[in-house]
Amino acid sequence: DLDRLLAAVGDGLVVASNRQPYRHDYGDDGEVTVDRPTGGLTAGLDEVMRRVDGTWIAWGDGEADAAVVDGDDTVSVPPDDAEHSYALRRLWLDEDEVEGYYYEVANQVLWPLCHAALGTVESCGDAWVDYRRVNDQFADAMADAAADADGDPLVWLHDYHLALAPRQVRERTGAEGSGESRHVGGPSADPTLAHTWHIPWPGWDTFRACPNRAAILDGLLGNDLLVFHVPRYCEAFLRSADRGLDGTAVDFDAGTVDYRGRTTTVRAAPMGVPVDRIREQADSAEAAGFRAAFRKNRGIDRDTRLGVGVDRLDYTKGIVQRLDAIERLLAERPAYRGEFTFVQVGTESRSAIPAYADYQDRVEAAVERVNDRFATDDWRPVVYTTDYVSDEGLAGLYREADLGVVSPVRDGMNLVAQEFVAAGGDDPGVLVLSDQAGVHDVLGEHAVSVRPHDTEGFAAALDDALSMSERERRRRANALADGVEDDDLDSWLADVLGAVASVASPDGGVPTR
Ligand code: ADQ
Repeated sequence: DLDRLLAAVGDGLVVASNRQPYRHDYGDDGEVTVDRPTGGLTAGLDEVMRRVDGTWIAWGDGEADAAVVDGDDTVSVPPDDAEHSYALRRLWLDEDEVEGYYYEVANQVLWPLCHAALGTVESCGDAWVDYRRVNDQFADAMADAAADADGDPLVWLHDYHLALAPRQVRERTGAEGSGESRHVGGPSADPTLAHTWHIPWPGWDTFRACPNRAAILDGLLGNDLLVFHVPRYCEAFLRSADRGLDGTAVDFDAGTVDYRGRTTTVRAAPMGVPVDRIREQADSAEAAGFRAAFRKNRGIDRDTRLGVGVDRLDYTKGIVQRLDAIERLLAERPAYRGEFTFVQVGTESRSAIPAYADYQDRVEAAVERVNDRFATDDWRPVVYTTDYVSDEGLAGLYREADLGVVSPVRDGMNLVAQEFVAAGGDDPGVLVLSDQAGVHDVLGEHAVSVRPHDTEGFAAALDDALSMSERERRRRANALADGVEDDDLDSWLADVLGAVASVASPDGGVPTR
């Protein structure tokens, strides 16, 4: 199914995201080093792009002197696989643009707003100019790539960094406002625009605090298709479109918004993970080696039971609440002392933003507090590391763990929960999962659910998970494994491209435009 859909899209696929799939660092001596993608969205989309000859547009965030890369906007990637190459077009942003677009509007307004963290939203007047300007640059590149495409162009935008760009593309392709395209640049000038929003869409009562809410909605309604992870976010978006912008006609049952002569269809497609690849990684000799070495190097006894958490160090991920619950568990159930160790892998993220630097400090302080309170000469309750861990190492840790603990206070989907399930082997662990993550809407029934701020309940859930009968544990793990397998990364891609096809040609089938 995916192959058929990809064949229909063919060379007309243009992907636009803030993050690039390959990062090029240009040394003074002319040497170029290329970093490979790690996990998550970019790796998944990279696999799709290898199967079509399209264009990927992203911020060129490598180490580069403008003089060195001047004129060199587009490179062919992947570097080691010419047979499956596609074009990566980099946008070179200056420091002020990065500050305003990325650090301020994207990550200090839209990110906290969409995660309902209003107290963390910063006011940033001038930064909107940078956000608009960078979106403009993306729109220029998208319109160019669409005009150059051989087939029917499909532009697939990603995330909250690019909220204004869909409208800006319409302005460039002459299809603005009239409801019909004027095709200034030839028959393929008015592309199909699909946009996946990877984070939550908040309730109207939260979204209405957005300083530029009308512009954000107007921008997103330039899309033909807008995709969220779960129906909750679709409903919330439709409500925002209804209340936050004049001139919209919202059909809540059909999931559509008519506005400025165009219909935007709003759909849910929960993102999945590459289950087969993760399983292979967990089965690998490298993973087995990593597990053994990790226990040895971190002083974790062979018989000690393990819990694991893997997160970017982001205040939405609920790491502090998780550590509070572990402390409560050890305080109230002394039998776990010496018998259970929690491993937290934290990846530094957006550290230039004060709220993130503070959060890193709070996580470290919580780790120290729990360890100071309970550690003995030969046992530490929490092992915390910010070291780089390879995909195989991560899969090995997941497989080694008795518990996977995913406890965000708010999360669009969360891929770690699914990776943990996919990596489970013959003796799978228990997934402890926050009901505030999008993935809970899909897998929550078979996980042990927690509400991250309910420390008492969270501690009790950890106890339940650790003392669960083998039969119950296997029953849940099998149901979870079936769920992540059925809705894996390929199935998500097919869902999105299928939705694109039905929007581009409403009678179903492949796009005919
Ligand atoms: P994120 O907030 O980044 O993604 P998540 O879905 O958990 O959150 O994905 C993180 C990815 O990074 C996972 O694939 C994980 O394995 C990887 N990762 C994290 N720490 C790592 C480490 N130390 N070493 C190696 N890999 C590591 C946003 C949204 C989510 C949504 C995704 C996809 O916030 O809600 O699920 O996009 O849509």
